[in-house]
Amino acid sequence: MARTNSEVVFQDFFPSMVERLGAEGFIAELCNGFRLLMDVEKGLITFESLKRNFMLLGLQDLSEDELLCMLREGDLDGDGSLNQMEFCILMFRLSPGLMNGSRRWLEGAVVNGL
Ligand SMILES: [Ca+2]
Repeated sequence: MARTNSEVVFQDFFPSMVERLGAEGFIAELCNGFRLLMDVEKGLITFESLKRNFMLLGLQDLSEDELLCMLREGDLDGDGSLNQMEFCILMFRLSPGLMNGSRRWLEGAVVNGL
C-alpha cells in the first residue's frame, strides 16, 4: 500500500512523534513548525508567508490552491491568516489517527501548553 496523499502521511507521522516526544515535546515541535512558516513581522501565518516558507523548505510541490485551502480550513476567526492556536488545531485535524487515539490528553496539552 503506497498511498502518498498528505492525510496518510500525517496519520502515520504524528502518533509516532507523540510517542517519541511526549505531549509537551510534540506541542513544542508544532510551535517550531509554526515559527518556520509564519510572517516574522506579523507573528502569523499568512498566504504569502506560507508560500514563501514552503518554498524555502523545499515543499514547492503544493499548488497555490492547496495552500489557500489549508489556510482557509485552519482560519477559525476569519482574519485570513493562522495564529499559533489555529495552526496547532489544524495540524490535529489533519491527523485523524491522533485525534481518535489521544483526544483527551491532547485537549489538556493544548490548554496547558499554549
Ligand atoms: Ca485566523
